[in-house]
Amino acid sequence: MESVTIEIRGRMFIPNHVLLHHDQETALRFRNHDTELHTVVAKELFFGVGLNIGGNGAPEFGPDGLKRVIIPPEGLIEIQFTPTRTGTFSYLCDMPGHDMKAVIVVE
Ligand SMILES: [Cu+2]
Repeated sequence: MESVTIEIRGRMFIPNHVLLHHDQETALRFRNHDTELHTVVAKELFFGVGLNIGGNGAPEFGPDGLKRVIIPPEGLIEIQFTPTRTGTFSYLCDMPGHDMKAVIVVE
């Protein structure tokens, strides 16, 4: 399994650009080093994809699948999935006032 960790620090996703691989089982981790909540909203990347979510985050699901995952301060989430589509998928944190955006590329 390929594993990729994105650090959240100072209201930034670091690195803000990561590469995943099509049809490769993946563990995508987000570690929040801040003292405030952040979220990961990546509807396009996860649309129609089976997910296994671990860690101490709070996933929220809607009719189209995963809406977002809330990551507590100092928290960690791990999302296991297999990317089924290639492309460039932007994601963000939707907490009010947080201008946090980044990109996951699947090739
Ligand atoms: Cu945030």
